[in-house]
Amino acid sequence: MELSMKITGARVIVTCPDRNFVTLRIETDAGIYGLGDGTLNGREMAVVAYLEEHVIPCLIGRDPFSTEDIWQYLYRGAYWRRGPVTMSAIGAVDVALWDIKGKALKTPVYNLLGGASRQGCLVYCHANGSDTASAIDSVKKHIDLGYLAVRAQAGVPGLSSSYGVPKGNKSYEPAERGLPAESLWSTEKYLRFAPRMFEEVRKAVGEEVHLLHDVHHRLTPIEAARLGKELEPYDLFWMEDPVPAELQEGFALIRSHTTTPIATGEVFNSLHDAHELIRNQWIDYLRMTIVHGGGITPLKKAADFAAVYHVKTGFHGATDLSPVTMAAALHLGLAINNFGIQEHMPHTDLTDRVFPHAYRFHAGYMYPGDEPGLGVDIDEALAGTLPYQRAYLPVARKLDGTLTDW
Ligand code: EZ4
Ligand code: CO
Repeated sequence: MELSMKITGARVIVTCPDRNFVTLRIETDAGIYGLGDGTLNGREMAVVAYLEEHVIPCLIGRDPFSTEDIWQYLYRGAYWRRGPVTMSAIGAVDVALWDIKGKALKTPVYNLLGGASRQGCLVYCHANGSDTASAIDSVKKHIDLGYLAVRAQAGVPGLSSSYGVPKGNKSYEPAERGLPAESLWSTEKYLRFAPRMFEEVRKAVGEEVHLLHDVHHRLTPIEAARLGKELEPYDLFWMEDPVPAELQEGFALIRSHTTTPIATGEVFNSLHDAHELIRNQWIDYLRMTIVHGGGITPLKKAADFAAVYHVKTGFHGATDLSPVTMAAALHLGLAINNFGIQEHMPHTDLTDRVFPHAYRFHAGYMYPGDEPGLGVDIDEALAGTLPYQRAYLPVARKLDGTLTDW
């Protein structure tokens, strides 16, 4: 078999099937192409410019099998390192190259990463409600759909909007058209409410289902320590992003007070954002994503490093990660030994039509499928009818107007 290929071209496709996605399509002289996701929620066009102006010209003529060398070329070779825009662009290239590699070798990508280590990837879904009772209904509905793990979020009494809870009955989608929406935050109200809510949820759904919760970077370490401690009786699978994580040593304080497992890292773009968290065993689950973390190549290394310290993966999987990233996460998750859980926030039907894919959900697990490569395609004709629409994530303010972490 002739395996010598060259990259002949690459294009960025921006489309908005209910929300914006940035997709990189890399072409080769063998007629094989690969897809990568470069979506950075609310900052999409920065990645487009980075790819078109700075990355694509460097790819032409290279061997698409050289995933390690091309990754190093784009990372070390840029001199300017890290950051979500850079790493999403590199991630798009890396994932597209793994897709090409799998297609050329006629095997699913998980076989190139060590082969299947399990039958499927345990996933968790999002349940929410404007109050505890409707959040409980939502958790029950998701259990009925077959989910074995459910994230529960509810409206905090006294606050007009809460993270993870939609206004009206549409499914939750944080980015909105127009300028950034502003929401209000009160740590006092939240800390009074969250343990009571989980007491009721656990009572209503029994002890079998895994319950998760996303604090979404809102607390200080000592506040998070208190929350983790108060949630212990309700046996959470994890407490996510209890604090903004730039200060890695802050987790030492949380850790010394509570045995509630901790997940963090959806905004990280490098293992260097997490290496103190991991080597000190301050977290249990690393949430870095394939796209924002720079691709499959660095995430495989991050997972292997984490394994040494008993840290498992819990890759971010919200709707702003495109089906290409979902597939990449499932291939990697199937292959590594220290897979923990995968977030699954289903895309809209329109998104699924733009990105036909082989992965599927069944009875609490997701399966990447056995198509060569990643098993995701793009319907460019349909994508072309759905132009980019500027959208932003919200910002949050405390009750006195101080800007705080959303
Ligand atoms: O706010 O993906 O766990 N999931 C999350 C998401 C993030 C969005 C940001 O783009 O925290 O809802
Ligand atoms: Co989160």
